[in-house]
Amino acid sequence: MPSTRPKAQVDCGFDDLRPRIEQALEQACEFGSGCPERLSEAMGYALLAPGKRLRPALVMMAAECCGGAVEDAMPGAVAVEMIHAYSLIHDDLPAMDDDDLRRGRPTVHIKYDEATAILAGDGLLTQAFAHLSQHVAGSNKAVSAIRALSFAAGASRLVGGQADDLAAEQNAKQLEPNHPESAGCQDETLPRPATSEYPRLQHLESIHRRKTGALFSVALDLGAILVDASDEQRQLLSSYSAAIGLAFQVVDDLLDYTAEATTLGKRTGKDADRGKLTYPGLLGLDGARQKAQELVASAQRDAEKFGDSGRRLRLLADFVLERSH
Ligand code: GRG
Repeated sequence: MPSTRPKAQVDCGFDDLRPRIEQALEQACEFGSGCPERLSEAMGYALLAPGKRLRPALVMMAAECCGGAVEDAMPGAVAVEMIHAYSLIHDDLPAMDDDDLRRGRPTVHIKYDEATAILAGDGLLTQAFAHLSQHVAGSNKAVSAIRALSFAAGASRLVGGQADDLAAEQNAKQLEPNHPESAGCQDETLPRPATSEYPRLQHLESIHRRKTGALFSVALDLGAILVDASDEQRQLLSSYSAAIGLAFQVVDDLLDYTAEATTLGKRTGKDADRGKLTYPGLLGLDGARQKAQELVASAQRDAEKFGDSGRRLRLLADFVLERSH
């Protein structure tokens, strides 16, 4: 739950995997002789920026809990982080969330320029699939991995969720033209839900299952695909990921209200400023905290079914609830 505990006390379950992920990401920053230096630099700037590496870690954890070798899952880990990095670059653009800070650094369009940022995103998006095609052993497996990742990143999942999120923000602006310009972390200052006919909570959930959840789900599925997991194992991972992906988003919304920008590495309070549809806005801070706890408890139950090999998944579920950044 956004807590005041120092980061070091929360075991995310994959600190030992992180150096291997970083090394693989660095090695993947070779974009070919035709790639202009400035573009290559911008792609590397985004991909290697200090992120939590949750999605690549999930790929490797899934491989491990399905009885496979984490190294076999590395191409999936790199590919999913490339998609994530592209989505962050584009999300930060002036036409979308218009952010100047990401992962504690200037966003790509601030550090370089807008056109370079768009192209760096395009380059990483495409490179993710090239990477899978080059590094997954066995063409059937490579095609399965590419199919899963392209679906998750596509118009009905990540891109569609982002589009609906932007539309919801537009609607909120139209419905509440006099919405307060800023809000703090007091319950009474949270945005008032606008009057509307559609079930707002379900709509919010649908957005986040696509915008945030799709990459969490496909990360786990890629790990399973790359080590030939059974249908039963994939089913269990799918249930775990549905819960953990949504919990991550609920906590993200909470952090936007409660965390400091310096801790989070990006600007805070933006959701409230924009009158965005958020969990604290709809459920209140306590309701949102309870929702996150219930989702994480559900993910824990799924992870327990993997026995000892699900240990990292259990630790990660706790981390999602406890994280401060
Ligand atoms: C542009 C197609 C397109 C999609 C954008 C990434 C995204 C979708 C939106 C970012 C806005 C946002 C705050 C989403 C909430 C969840 C999320 C993706 C948070 C960032 O992920 P972290 O916290 O980031 O894992 P790091 O930097 O640690 O990798």
